[in-house]
Amino acid sequence: MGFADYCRQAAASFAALPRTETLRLVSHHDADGISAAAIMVSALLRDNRRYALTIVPQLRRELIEQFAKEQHQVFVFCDLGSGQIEDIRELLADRQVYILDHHELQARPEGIWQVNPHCFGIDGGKEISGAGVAYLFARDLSAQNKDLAVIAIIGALGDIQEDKGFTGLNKAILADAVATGTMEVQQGLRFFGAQTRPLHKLLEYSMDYYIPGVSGNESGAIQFLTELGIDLRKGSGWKKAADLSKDDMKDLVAGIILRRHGEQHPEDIIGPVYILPQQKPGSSTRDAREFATLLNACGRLGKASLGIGALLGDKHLTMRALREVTIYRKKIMEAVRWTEEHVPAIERPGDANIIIIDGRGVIGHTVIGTVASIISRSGRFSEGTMVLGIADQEKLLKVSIRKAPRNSGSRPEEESKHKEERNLREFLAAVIADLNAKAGEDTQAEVGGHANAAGAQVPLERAELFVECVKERAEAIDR
Ligand SMILES: [Mn+2]
Repeated sequence: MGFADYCRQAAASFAALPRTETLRLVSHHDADGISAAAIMVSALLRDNRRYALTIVPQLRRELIEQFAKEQHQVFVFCDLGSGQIEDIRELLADRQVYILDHHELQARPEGIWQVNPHCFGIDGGKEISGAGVAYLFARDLSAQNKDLAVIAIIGALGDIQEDKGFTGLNKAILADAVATGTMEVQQGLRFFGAQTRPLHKLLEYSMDYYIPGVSGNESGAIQFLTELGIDLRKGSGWKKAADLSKDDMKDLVAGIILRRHGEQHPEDIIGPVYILPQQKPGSSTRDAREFATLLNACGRLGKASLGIGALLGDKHLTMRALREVTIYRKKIMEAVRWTEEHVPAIERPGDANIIIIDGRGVIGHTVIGTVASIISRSGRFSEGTMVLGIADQEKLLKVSIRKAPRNSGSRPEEESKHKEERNLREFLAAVIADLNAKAGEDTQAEVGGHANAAGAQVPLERAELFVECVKERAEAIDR
């Protein structure tokens, strides 16, 4: 049986559940998990079903123990569950469980519907997101749900599954979104905020595509545009990328490529941009990538319901979500600035295969992952350099790890150094194994995530030992 057939069977089993049942939905708090939840909420409302939803940062055993005390008979886990399936099987043994996930597998126990592409040899890291799995499930419940494909694409963008286009199941889901008229794909500048930010601000904040002398430098950005002969103003306001004439856009692209001359793939700044045509031009919810960032912010701030409201088209909740994200962005910018000033390894490109951002007491656990992402994409490291961020979260050490991508501005001579594919989740799992060995006990540390973005939680009192293990592991890789 293939993935599609299995998903159809799971949906058929779900559809047969009595409507008197209140379904227990549990989803992840990132953009993908929030998108998955919105898809399921929409599908359940359309099907006249009752549900209770909880959005969680991670599915820890204690939480499953809490769920086990509830009266609910049917549980649906979105964008998580596969990594905790042993606990789920044990603690929710007498309940009906559906897992709609794309994370790596722990086990494949009987009696649980585990809709996960990895069960069928499909790469859940690249080819489909948690929202994508929820979408396929919802579409199997009713063809009417085909118009939710756009939400699955927002989720996939949130999980950074897009790389100049989509592959595999994501590609098919995008086709559904385009076919239903809820999404348009255009060629454009792939800078974050192209819809909403004034042009000079867009370039100043270009963290994804580092432009020397322009990124992080407002007057540098203004001077750069002036030198290109591009007028910054439009009437009484600022010009945005969308306002540029074809010729100005050409000049701008050529100018940026010239500035990024060491870059291996200078054309990377141009590529597909995913637009929600029904959203107002200039709004944060018109560009799907920006929408995903809005959702991530909501989730990390513990306001996932605002994100779900925005996805379901609630104007009031969208406004509130936007207000939250403004505060969140400020926090991130402050944390990035702090990191640039205080983490010395950043000044030595290509020198270390791991950069450690020790944000304990300074950077909030809600933003450390985003900060690690931004730093990893700042263009100052050779491909594959790992960026590990740590922050304290009550009695836990929150760990986030990312790696510098190919298009990060790595210089040609550094290109081959860290070429081998490094699975970050496996790396952290190995570190935790080392930690447990050194500590002489199971420290209860937990790992989750993917090859390209992973995280862990470690008891705070083990922080120093953990950092030591990270350094030893990282050094061992290069030998
Ligand atoms: Mn996901």
